[in-house]
Amino acid sequence: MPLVHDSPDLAAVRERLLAADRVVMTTHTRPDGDALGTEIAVARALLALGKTVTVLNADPAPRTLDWLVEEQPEGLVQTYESGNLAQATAVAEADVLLVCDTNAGHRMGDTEAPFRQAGKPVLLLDHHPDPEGWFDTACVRTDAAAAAEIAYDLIVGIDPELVDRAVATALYVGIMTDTGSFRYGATTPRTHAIVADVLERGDLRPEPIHVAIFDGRSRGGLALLGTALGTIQTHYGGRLATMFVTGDMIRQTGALFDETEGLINYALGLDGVVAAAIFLDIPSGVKISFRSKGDVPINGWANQFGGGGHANASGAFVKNGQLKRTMKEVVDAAPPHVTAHPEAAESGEMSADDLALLAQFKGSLG
Ligand SMILES: [Mn+2]
Repeated sequence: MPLVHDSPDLAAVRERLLAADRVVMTTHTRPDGDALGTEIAVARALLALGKTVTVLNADPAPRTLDWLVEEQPEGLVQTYESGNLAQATAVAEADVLLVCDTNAGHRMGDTEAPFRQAGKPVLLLDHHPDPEGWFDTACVRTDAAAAAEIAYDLIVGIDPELVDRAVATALYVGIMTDTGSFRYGATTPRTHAIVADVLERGDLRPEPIHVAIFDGRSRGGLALLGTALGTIQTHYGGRLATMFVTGDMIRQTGALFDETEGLINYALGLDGVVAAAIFLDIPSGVKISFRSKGDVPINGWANQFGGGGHANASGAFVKNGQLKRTMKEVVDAAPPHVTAHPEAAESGEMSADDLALLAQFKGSLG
């Protein structure tokens, strides 16, 4: 199989999974298409090999991905409940535990404790930078557009025949959603080559999958979009756009909570905007999502607020944060991130325009 991109760390994860009879998997809170797609693809491949597999997530699938979970064998994907005896038994009897699409305990939510306290080897399959050090065997590829790309290499490296319709659907969902339908910067020729192989092996039609995921907005969700568009403001010569959503906006429009997902792309879609941030005001604090276009890394910006993520897509949560103040702090901290890359300034690669812009920002912040 010429497409497989193998590596010693991936081979090590594969060997440990193949040696196991019982595997329990998890991912980050509020699992997205890549989280669920990666889990389900690996789970279905392991099931086909005769293993016992349980997926235990801190949160249920978003409404747009309910169909994917419903297509799985009964009980394969479960929402973790502390005190659920069957789930505790599954973890206690597991030979290995596998964490997908996240690399930090606190992002696992309620599954962190059972996974870390089980005394079992914990494997990691992920594409985020800076994994925590407690995983026993880790395969981390920050150049993968989606964790599902790594799952593809894991599975095809066992046997390409394992990519049946179920596995292919899960892989397609993971890769398609994490690349923003194959448009984000991390998308590579290899991403498309993998997807071509997955579509062919699974005999899949992409269109119904896109309809299921993207064309299911409720009337309330559409009303929320309208209201949220009205909050868009630009800063720093139009390079940064911000928008926000409050609990009142969600209640008044009748939108579902997960319909806040993807709103930020409208702010990023403004001509001239290179980075965008959306602020979600929830009772426990302010959740921030950062997105950027091209060579404008914003994970350092998210780090400043206790978060992190990818160069073009990151997030942070300001606990007990107040919406207005948090927005001001984030906007004030933006200049080094929304101008040219700071290293470019050191190496003299910044254009005269960039330098003038930076000077202007510094003035406006003083
Ligand atoms: Mn991912």
